[in-house]
Amino acid sequence: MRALVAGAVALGLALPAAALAHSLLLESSPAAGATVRLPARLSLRFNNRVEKALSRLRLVDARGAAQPLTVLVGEGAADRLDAALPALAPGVYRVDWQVLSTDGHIVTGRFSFGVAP
Ligand SMILES: [Cu+2]
Repeated sequence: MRALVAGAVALGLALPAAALAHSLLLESSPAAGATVRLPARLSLRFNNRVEKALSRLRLVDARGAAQPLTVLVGEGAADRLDAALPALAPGVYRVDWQVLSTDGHIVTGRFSFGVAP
């Protein structure tokens, strides 16, 4: 009985932690700091599922002008955020991302990449 209770308590503590996780950006394409040619798609991969419909991606050029970006909500694995990129002129761009983690926390971050001529 004692072991059973201890087991249930351990399970009760372990399950929410596994199911509800705080989002961390693991990698992106283009990668942070990379310079690429004609990128057609922006893709971010997180450590767990993110609520795509409640997540945001913003792309700004070196002068701070926002570039049109549409998050592809219905595409890709649950731990990814993908967006179609417009034709980008050569230069440096910054991605501002915001996701809703499954633990309810809003997580934000930013990184830059370059587009080669
Ligand atoms: Cu969290």
